[in-house]
Amino acid sequence: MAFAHGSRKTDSKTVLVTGAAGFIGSHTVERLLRDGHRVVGVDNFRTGNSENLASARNSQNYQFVELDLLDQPAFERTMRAVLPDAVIHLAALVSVPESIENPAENFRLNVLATERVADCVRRHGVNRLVFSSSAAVYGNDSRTPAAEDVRCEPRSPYGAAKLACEALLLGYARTFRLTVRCQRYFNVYGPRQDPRSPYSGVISLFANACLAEKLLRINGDGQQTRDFVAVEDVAVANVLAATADGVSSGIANVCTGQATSLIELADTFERLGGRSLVREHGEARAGDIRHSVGSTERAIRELGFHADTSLEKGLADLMGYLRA
Ligand code: UD2
Repeated sequence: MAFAHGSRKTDSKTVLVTGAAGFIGSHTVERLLRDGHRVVGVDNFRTGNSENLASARNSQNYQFVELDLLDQPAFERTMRAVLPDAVIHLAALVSVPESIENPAENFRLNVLATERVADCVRRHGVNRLVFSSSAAVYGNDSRTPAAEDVRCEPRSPYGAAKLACEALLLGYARTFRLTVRCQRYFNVYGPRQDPRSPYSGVISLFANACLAEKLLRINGDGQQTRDFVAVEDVAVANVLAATADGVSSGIANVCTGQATSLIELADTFERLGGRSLVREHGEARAGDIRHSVGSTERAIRELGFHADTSLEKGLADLMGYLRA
């Protein structure tokens, strides 16, 4: 597997991205390419969508391999052929409710597959591994904003799997010559988040309800808060974690540090659309976390990452994308 002659920039890196066709994966691939890196994307299209990579395919610095990470020989072959400088591991079962319905599948796709990736990375002497962790590791701790060193008590198989992987990968980092960055994503939103899934995020559901002039369904009183971070900013955090110089192993939140209640979210959609929206309050969702907001300090200190997109701008961009 070779890139077109002349595509190498002195400071550019080769990065292998798992889950490349997914929501966060495809934005991460685009950002890497924009910054002059070479990218090999892999995906099995379980939930990813090949259309998400339409613009990446125009780049001579981009290659794609369709494979399942649990198909060990296939992943092994790809890793041996590419020998990347870094791996960004985003492929996962991404839904908390699905992990509760099917914990064994959650274990297979979130824990087992991650171990396979880490083992392959280690054996091929890849220097850096970036792991997609989640705010779900924190559980229902009432202390906010959540800092990375609080006690984690995940409330779902999904959160438990992410926490287990963090421990495993950081243990590998201490044992082998490997830098591991665990990225605890908060509520990520933006273009390409699929609103048709029963597990869709509230922003993609509200955005589509706005466009279809349907009512906004609010679970409970709407005073619960979330830290909504734009996917473009998450992509920047991933690129920094994979390619920035002088980065050492560790865990950092990928968030804005801003708490937004669902009522405030609905108000923002109203302002953007210039008209009032019908809201319907239902029962609070079982297992819902009341408040979730992250501390930004460590990501700033360790990665130089700061989420620049305001919620207002991020939502306006999303509405523009959906209208187009
Ligand atoms: C997010 C992540 C999840 C995990 C978790 C960790 C998303 C999509 N999910 O779950 O992967 O990392 O955080 O804590 O980012 N709601 C409504 N109306 C709707 C849909 C949702 O009121 O139509 C509420 C919902 O009850 C919750 C809030 O909106 O209070 C956010 O829900 P979500 O599903 O977007 O995300 P969350 O925080 O449960």
